[in-house]
Amino acid sequence: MRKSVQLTSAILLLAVLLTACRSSSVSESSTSASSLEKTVTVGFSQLGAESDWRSTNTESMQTALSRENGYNLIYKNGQQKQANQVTALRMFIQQDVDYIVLAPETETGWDFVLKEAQEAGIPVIIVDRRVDVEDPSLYTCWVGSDFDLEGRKVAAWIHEYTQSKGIEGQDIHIVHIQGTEGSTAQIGRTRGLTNAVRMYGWDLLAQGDGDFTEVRGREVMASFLRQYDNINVVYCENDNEAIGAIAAIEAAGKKVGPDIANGEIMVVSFDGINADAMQYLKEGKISCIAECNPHHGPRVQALIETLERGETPDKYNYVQETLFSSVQEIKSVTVGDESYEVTIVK
Ligand code: GYE
Repeated sequence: MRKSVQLTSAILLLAVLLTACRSSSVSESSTSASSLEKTVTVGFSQLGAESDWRSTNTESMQTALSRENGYNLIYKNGQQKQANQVTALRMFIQQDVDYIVLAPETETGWDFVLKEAQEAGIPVIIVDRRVDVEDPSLYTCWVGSDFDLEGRKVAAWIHEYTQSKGIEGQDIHIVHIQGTEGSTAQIGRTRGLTNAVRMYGWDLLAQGDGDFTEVRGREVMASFLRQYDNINVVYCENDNEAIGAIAAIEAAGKKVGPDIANGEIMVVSFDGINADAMQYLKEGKISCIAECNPHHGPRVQALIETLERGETPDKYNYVQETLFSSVQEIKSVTVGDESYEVTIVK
């Protein structure tokens, strides 16, 4: 009798533990093995194809939400226009898809169409950037990066590196090439820089919209170089812009690198996906890159499968990211009370 009570309790405990494990929403190691009982139709509205980050993200989604994994994926490329994304969402609603996945271009302007999805009873998963809506119940959950933290880590790296070289805040003359205005990645990364400018007394010479593309990065940097001759730091909000900026700097006959005391122009950036940018990092042409992880496919898949099991995933799901640099001296950076290790790339 006693034994069977013990056995029952052990089975119960095991069941509780298993449920607890299963309800944890996005696992980093989530594999493509599907637990679906029927084919799930997903409408995915991607914002565009502006960068290497974006193409990798699209691929990740298409691979995870594949036929083999039990999905019927309807993919729509918004071509960098919110209006196209709204049209795609309306089409998904008409087709009565099981889920809508939205990678929004900018944060605002989603209330109406998300209300329509809600009224149609279609759960919406937001991926990468966020939406700024009055009523957060208009979407089920979100998965993406902590863009504020990314910005603060890069700013901390610039601060700690220049301090280690004895360079004063007022001698740091920065130009800032921003990402698409109003996107969460732009807002967070810009905030990281703006706070640092205020805190350390850096000289912020100019800001311009590079729209996360190489072409715009090059154009904006070329125009900054025509206007200012004392630029020594370029804060680019993604690697594609950084590649464009480096081309402009080199075309102007200047040298990129971290040695700003000796006339080099330091370039810092975000993503760490583009192979050319990683090569530039190794060569010291880009001094530091905050990793931004685009592999959200398996994470979205895990969220859908959690919902399919009738469980509730966490509303906000952040991805862990590192900071890359080939500069040996700075091994970690401090943001608030936290210390973050730098991944030294050789
Ligand atoms: O950093 C940039 C892309 O929203 C995180 O968008 C994304 C950003 C990424 O175009 O390269």
